[in-house]
Amino acid sequence: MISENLEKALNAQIRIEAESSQVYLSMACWAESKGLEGVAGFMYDHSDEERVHMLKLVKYVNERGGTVKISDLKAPDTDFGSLQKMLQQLYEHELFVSKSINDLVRITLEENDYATHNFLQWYVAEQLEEEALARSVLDKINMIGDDKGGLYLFDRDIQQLTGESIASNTGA
Ligand code: OFO
Repeated sequence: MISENLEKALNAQIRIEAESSQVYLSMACWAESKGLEGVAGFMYDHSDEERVHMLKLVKYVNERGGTVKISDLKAPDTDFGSLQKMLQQLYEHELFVSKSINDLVRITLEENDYATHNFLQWYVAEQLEEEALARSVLDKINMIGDDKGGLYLFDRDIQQLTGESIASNTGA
């Protein structure tokens, strides 16, 4: 059994993962409306991944005899201003998720729940990859600036990028 406190914290994380999926879905739609097909594909994939993160937590809480609460979600922005701003927001959002996972891990230690602590290690590793990926696309777009040719190549190549490819390049 998980404690009430931990159940509450895991449910809060379920909501964060679901909201992340919605934010990235909205970013995908915005990019698609701007003709950035590659960026849109990248964000659609990212949105799907966040839903998988949410489901893993849902199944874990059920497995441990806890009660899952599927709550309403905050509506994401629909206009992201520019690709640079959107990717900055993506990076900041991943930092926020990492902080939230770290807070969860701290609670498992306070409660001596080593099973949940162990379960969350997957998220700790995943966040390392996702932060590195978001930082890498942000660095690239900042380098490109307003260069149209650069933007064309960026949009063409972004879909090849995954967390794993970044991790293997950085040795993470
Ligand atoms: Fe990218 O956040 Fe889930 O874990």
